[in-house]
Amino acid sequence: MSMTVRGLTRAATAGLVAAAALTAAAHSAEAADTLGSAAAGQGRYFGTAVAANHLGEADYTATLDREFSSVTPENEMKWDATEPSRGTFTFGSADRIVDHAQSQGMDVRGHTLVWHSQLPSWVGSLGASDLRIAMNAHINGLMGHYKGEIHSWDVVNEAFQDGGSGARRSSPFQDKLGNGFIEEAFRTARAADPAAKLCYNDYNTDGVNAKSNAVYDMVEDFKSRGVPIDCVGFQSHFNSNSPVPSDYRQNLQRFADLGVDVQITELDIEGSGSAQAADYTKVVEACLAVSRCTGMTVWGVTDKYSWRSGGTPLLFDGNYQEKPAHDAVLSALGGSGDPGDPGDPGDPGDGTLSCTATYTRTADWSSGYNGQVTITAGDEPISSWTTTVTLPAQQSVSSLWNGTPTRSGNVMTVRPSWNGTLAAGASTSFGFTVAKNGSDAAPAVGTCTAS
Ligand code: G2I
Repeated sequence: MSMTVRGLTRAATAGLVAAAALTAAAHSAEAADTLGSAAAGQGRYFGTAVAANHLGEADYTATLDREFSSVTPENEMKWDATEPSRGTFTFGSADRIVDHAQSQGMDVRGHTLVWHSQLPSWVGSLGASDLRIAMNAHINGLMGHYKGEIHSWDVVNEAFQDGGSGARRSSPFQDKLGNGFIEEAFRTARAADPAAKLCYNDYNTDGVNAKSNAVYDMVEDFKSRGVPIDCVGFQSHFNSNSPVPSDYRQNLQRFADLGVDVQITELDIEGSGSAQAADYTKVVEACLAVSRCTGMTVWGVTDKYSWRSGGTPLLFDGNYQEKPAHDAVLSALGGSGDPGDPGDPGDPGDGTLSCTATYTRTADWSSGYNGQVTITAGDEPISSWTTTVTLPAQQSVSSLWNGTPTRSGNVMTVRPSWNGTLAAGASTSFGFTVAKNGSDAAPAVGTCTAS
């Protein structure tokens, strides 16, 4: 979809948004066994970044819909996606995400209006007065389109430099319009959608440091002069070089004490296992300890689509299985897992991967038969399995399906083809056709090994 929009609002009405809010309330009344419902029990949202091109993937969407109460388009609302050439707005991908979120009663965070990155080249080539007009037109075009549908907007993103100086980052806006561009963007944004919370969002501002001090000074100045700002977003991208700061809670609190909400907006923590889980716990506990910390967003649903490829920084692994970090977050939010969901705190799974293999003959004729082996995961999810089928000496296998055989004499070792991943207690099976060659004896199925 492509259209020129100035002040054209989506068909969504106040009634539609009210209906979405009702659905969200209904979600929160359910047992707190998901991140969204547990967070709702604490008066917070729990969101994720979403990419429109994954919404067609059943497991992605099922996990999103089950666990999260807020979404942030990961790239689809950025300037290059929404106004690739001046005055021509393209909302197709962002609309898909917003429509999906509303159909599930989820809230939407808007990300982001004014940022130095993912900026189409035409913006950088404008002179100062034209750039000011274009910046305000962009804010009006986006916020007008989604008016009344976005709970919080990242109005300005990453305007401060890293490092010790606390200076503003060079960008077309900073370089041509000066410090005042941030204030102007917030004033334009307030007028464009008075219902949206207006946030300043940045990274490496999670602890008390020169950069967060500079943002703090700006927010303090805005509040003292009545510049409209409602919230500060702390991206919270952590890894071993940039760990969860020990003064994270204190930093959130000092901003809250300025009279703004704080939100954790792009949380991810590289790592795995209990160490990663403990770091996630610190973040959730810090937010819950600050009454104006209104919600948390993780920067993606599954490790396999994280921008930090290989960093496994999220709560669900590449097979959408809950990681220890997920269970730690759920527990820190006061939730509890489903019985029979062995990754969850308090449930019976002890981390030992296991499976069983059982054989049946499914068809029989004078010269041959079909056999089937059913593989069932134990009380933990597994991502692969191996078993053996030993045939009586005369017999031979002519074909095998839904498995990958390796033959050695009359022993076949069978591994998955497409069907390695099994949820706890779930089953799959492979089948094979055997030529009897005079022997009607049954094959022997060996032990199943899971990984
Ligand atoms: O870099 C992590 C985040 C830091 N804070 C602002 C966020 O907006 C930012 O998100 C990331 C997205 O997660 C990435 O998906 O922003 C990146 C760009 O700055 C996004 O990466 C881009 C790739 O660089 C492009 O090549 C690609 O076409 O994603 C695009 C869409 O898949």
